[in-house]
Amino acid sequence: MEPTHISDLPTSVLFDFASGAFEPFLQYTQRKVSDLHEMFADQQAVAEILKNGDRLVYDIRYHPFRTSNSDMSLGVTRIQPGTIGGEYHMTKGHYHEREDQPEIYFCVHGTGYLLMETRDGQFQAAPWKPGAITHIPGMWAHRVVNTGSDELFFVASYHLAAGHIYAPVVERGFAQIVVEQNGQPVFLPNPRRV
Ligand code: M6P
Ligand code: ZN
Repeated sequence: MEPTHISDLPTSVLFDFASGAFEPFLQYTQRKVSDLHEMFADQQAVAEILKNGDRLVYDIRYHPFRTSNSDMSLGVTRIQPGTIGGEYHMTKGHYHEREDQPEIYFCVHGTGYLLMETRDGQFQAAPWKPGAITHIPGMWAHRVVNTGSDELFFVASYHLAAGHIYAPVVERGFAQIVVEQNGQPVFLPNPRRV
């Protein structure tokens, strides 16, 4: 696993539509409930899960394609189905360090929402199903929520220079949370902000 591999040759990886994995990848990250514990509104539900052991919420395979004068990162994220205190499994979500660095997200499998928010309070939730491709401008924080009963896979592409900023999302979350009510996703104002 060498994330700094540099090659000026064209490079292909092979994506498996059934598993959502691709090979080869240079970096693999798992995010479990313990890694995301601040993100969910119901802290008691988080504590209950952690008391009985941790569980995987999502994993990410990365291939940062680097040449001698460029970079383009590929990430594939697989979010497990499930809820925590009624709130659907979701990615941590982040802003980019550089607001001139956008990202493309491509939903390959599953259903859910891509939540996006700016620092000045604009909020959007793009309904997601396989085939949805969203361009996320560099100033919009982004988080994917899996509201289905199956895994949700999405492909991301961005420049490494974009950088990740997590602190505002850890501190305040997004404007709305997505919870299961009678088997359906419902948007509620983020209780941490009211
Ligand atoms: C996508 C990209 C990555 C990101 C990953 C998981 O693959 O946006 O940059 O790391 O999703 O999202 P997060 O970092 O918010 O947990
Ligand atoms: Zn991003």
